[in-house]
Amino acid sequence: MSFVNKARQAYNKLFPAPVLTDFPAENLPWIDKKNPDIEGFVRQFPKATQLPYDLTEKLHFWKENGYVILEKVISDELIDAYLADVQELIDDHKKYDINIRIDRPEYSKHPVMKVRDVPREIIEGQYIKIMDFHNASVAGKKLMLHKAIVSFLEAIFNEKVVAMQSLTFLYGSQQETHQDFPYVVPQVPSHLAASWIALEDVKAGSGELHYFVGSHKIPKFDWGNGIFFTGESSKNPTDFGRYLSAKCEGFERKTLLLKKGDVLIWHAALAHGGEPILDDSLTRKSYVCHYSSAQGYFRHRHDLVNEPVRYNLNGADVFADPKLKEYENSFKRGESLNQ
Ligand SMILES: O=C(O)CCC(=O)C(=O)O
Repeated sequence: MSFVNKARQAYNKLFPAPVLTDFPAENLPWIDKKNPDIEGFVRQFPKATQLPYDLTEKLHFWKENGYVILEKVISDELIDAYLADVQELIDDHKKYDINIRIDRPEYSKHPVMKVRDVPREIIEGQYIKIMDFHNASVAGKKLMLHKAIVSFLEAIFNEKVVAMQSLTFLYGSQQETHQDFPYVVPQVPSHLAASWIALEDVKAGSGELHYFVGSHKIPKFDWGNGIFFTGESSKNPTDFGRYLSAKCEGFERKTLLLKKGDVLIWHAALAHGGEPILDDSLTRKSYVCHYSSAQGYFRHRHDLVNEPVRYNLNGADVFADPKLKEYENSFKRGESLNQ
């Protein structure tokens, strides 16, 4: 168990949290409340007229369906700089303590490893997530806090946006259907959303992302100790997957065939997962980032005590990793690039 989870368990023992059946109503994002006034909101939202899409239409779509797609909003140049950074990390992996998650049976005891300790053929293969590479990569930060993404998130939170974490995929994840909020828990849990940035055109058979349209409205799963997965939960992720499959029956199931530079943004409670990879020769390079608001995430999850070191882009923040300070912004290809 990680240090953070141990600390969380000890804290929970001392101060048992109330068993939640849903997100607390008092600090829900405005758009998740009943009958939000979307037209009124857009009239007073300063960036509304500068966006390459109709914000009113997108916010109605989000409320109803739990996601939006922003087409061709990110330049190939920025994506290529990020991919070159990822390639450098792989080529020189023996130099870096950066973490990757390996969801293969032989790593089940220690799924999170330093990239230096993992053979290159494993790093470049399936079932790998490069964790928080945005900390080392300037291009990664610029993608994560791209103005098209930040503007939409600012609208749904009606607040400054704070990026929490990132995952980089070379292949489809093949992950079972899940919602993110039980696993990614900011200090205000309902202030959570994710972006999925296509780093290449997604091909059919490559393990596309799937998602259930409107599934962000289903009742929340009870893990035995409320709506979050913790060390005390009596239910496990497989129970969660079964619950979601049953609850999502009748919802439209879509698979995501985005083009390079397109972005999907999804709600904390949208049920989604990765399709099986049908053709092993196909990569599916993608970059997933999770976000909260300034109110929702004010401490880095690796240091819940000290004020974080912040980087600001397009009016949004991302925190330096307090545990891997030596690598912060050390991959500099993105420096000269505009977003
Ligand atoms: O891209 C995928 O296949 C899955 C990503 C995902 O589910 C997540 O990061 O929460």
